[in-house]
Amino acid sequence: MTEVGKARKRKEDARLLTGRTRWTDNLRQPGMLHVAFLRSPMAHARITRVDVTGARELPGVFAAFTGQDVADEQGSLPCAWPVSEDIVIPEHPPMAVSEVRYAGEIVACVVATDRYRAADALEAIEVDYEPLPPVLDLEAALAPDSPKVHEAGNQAFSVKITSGDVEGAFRDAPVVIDRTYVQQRLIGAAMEPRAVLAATDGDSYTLWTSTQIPHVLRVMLAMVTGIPEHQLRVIAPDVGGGFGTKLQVTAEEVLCLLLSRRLGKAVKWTESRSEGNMAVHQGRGQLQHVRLAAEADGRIRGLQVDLLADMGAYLMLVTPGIPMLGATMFNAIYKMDAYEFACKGVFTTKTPTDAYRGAGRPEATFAIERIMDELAAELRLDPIEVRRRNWIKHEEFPYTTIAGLTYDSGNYEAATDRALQLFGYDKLRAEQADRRDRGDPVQLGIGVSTFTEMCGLAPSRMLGEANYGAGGWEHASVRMLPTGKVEVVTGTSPHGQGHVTSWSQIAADALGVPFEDVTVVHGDTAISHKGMDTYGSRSLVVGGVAVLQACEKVREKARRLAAHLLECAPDDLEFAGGAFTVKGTDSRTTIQELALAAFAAHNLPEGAEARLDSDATFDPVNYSFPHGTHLAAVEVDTETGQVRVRSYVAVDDVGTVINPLIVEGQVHGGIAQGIGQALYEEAVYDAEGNLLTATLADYLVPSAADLPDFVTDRTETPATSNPLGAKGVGEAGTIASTPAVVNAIVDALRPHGVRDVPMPCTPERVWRALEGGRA
Ligand code: MCN
Repeated sequence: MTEVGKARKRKEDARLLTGRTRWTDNLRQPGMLHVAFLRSPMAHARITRVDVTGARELPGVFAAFTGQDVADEQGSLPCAWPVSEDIVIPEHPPMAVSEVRYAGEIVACVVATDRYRAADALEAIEVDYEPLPPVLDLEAALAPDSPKVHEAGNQAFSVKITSGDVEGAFRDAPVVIDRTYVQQRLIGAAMEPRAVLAATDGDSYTLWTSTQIPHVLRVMLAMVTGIPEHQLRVIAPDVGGGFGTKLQVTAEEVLCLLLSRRLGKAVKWTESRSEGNMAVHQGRGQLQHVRLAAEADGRIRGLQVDLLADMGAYLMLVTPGIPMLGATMFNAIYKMDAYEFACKGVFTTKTPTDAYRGAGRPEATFAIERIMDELAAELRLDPIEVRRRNWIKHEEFPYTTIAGLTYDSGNYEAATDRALQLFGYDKLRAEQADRRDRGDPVQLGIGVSTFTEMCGLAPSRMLGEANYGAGGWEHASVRMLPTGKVEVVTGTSPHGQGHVTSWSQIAADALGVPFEDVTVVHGDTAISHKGMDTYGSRSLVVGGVAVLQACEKVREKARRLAAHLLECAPDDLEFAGGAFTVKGTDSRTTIQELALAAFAAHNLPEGAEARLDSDATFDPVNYSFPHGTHLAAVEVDTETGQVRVRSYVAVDDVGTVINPLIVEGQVHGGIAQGIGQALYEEAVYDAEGNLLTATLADYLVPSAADLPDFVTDRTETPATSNPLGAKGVGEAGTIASTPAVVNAIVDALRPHGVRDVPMPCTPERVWRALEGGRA
């Protein structure tokens, strides 16, 4: 059996699970100091005075600074995705100078000999604020008389994309469904909070940071701070999860570097959970108006989407791009004649938003999958049936959608049939009917979500067309070491996805070496020189392919060396099991022997160098389009509003699978996160703009005890856009699961007059929806 496809346990886990590892907070540097940040308690205010003198005088305090103190050198945090020509990118100083625009924004900092002294000294800083009105509601923010977040107004950008005759599709349509959905704000809850350590030897700088993007970060930090790029090394040590929240250039990273430069010392900062809840960029935050026009038989004519996307107070690295990642996804797996997508980015005085697992695609999938259920209900059709009547058929691939993307491959029929079978759909429908007949206070609901997503962020050309500031390629280099072991250096930056294991499997097959003989190095710009890092479920379909291609080049070099040593033509050799054999003879040499021969260099072919290594940069021709069908059965207590997810089936199609165990883990984690949005999680702000969910006691993240055993399976329709045939999986579960669960809740309550329950569907909200239905 080949390594690819094997359910290998992750090589990295023993270390990670037993704590024999390097989290940023565990790192020490000689003479290291600790930083604490004073954050604004107001959502919106003018800063009239900041006085850090009191803090400077405290024992153990080394220095204290205001935004004004570093105004000349702190630059502006970057936004690398200006999605439209009308975009407004406000100045975003890492430490506020004259105005604060969200509760949690940094206004001053203290550097001390330990983190406790630094934190205590914050209390001695005096700040005078002149309150300004908060801007919290997206629609009100766009009214002409709204208070302004920024001088230029509250609209960050506006985009409209139209395809087909939208007006015609809605004119005289037998069915028009019109709905509004709210995507609440979500807060990432990675196991490891953010942590930064910056050090300098006077000439050059090293920044250890819990990031998803060491390579992108280095470029951006060089631009923001003016530290020459070649004198800046960024290291992402072991990173305990990110889920999009560590795809960022943060104020804290910039400030730690600046402090290190100013003081000539190593400085470290590790956030507390409540600090993180306030200041880490948040996810989602959309108000969605969706209209769907259909024929009487359920076939879709057209779809109209009008979004307000909450940017928060500033545009972070890819903030405006997040809703745009959904721009071509609302039409999902369905055929239609017309499509319109309009989106306005809106500034509010809340924590900035940006990437959060799925980023733009869960929002789109939610809206279309919810409204498909409404269409089914309107026409009294089974929700699966209405989807069947609209989806792209297997034989129609490759298929160019109404939104202009070309889906390379897919088989929605197969995934759905398998999911229905595993779920026991008919039996559950029978139980549902029975509970309804009996007037059981606990009703059963069944929810479906047939999704696809655009991931594998690349290709550079398409990202360029979308105005994204960087490329989408990925790089790998592969070295055979003299003893026959293999070192893979990847430009991806795993923070929980198991690349060390997956890349080892790919390399082991390509080079015919044992899985155990491969090591994978990542996350250090001094070692892994080139990379575009990890997000957008891109690592396998871009970075994994780069590993494969680099290995293939090494193998071809080895072939030339083998031909030279065995005195034959390269084409006379066949490669199997890590050895080259002269066809039709037993004359052979192993790749390990060749590695040593290359090292010794006693007898190399003309022009060959004394090494068996190579590298590759891969830039695919298209995005990756995984898909799947998720089904949820929920029990809803109509007396208390309590929801219990009773069973959950996920059949995903991620093309060729490198490691089924990792894929299953990714799907499990993703589903849990999506259920979190459906049932539990929300960043709640009060009328003044204070975050009420600043701790994990208030911000409810589901635990294993809240979730059923997930039943997962796969169909396998290979991608045609990369030589592995693989599609991304890192976000699939999150994208699919939220609408499946909410559809199930509404399905349970539809006979009670309920058409929607806003997320998160807490017992109170379910109960209120029932009251509304009863009214
Ligand atoms: N894989 C596979 N076969 C496939 C597809 C993927 O074996 N057909 C494996 C890959 O080899 C890799 C893993 O699954 O080991 C995920 O691959 P991929 O889909 O390429 O996603 P990325 O590695 O690019 O990870 C990014 C993705 C995103 S965008 C978020 S957000 C997310 C996620 O991964 N954040 C995570 N999963 C996470 N998992 C953990 N533990 N922590 C996070 O922060």
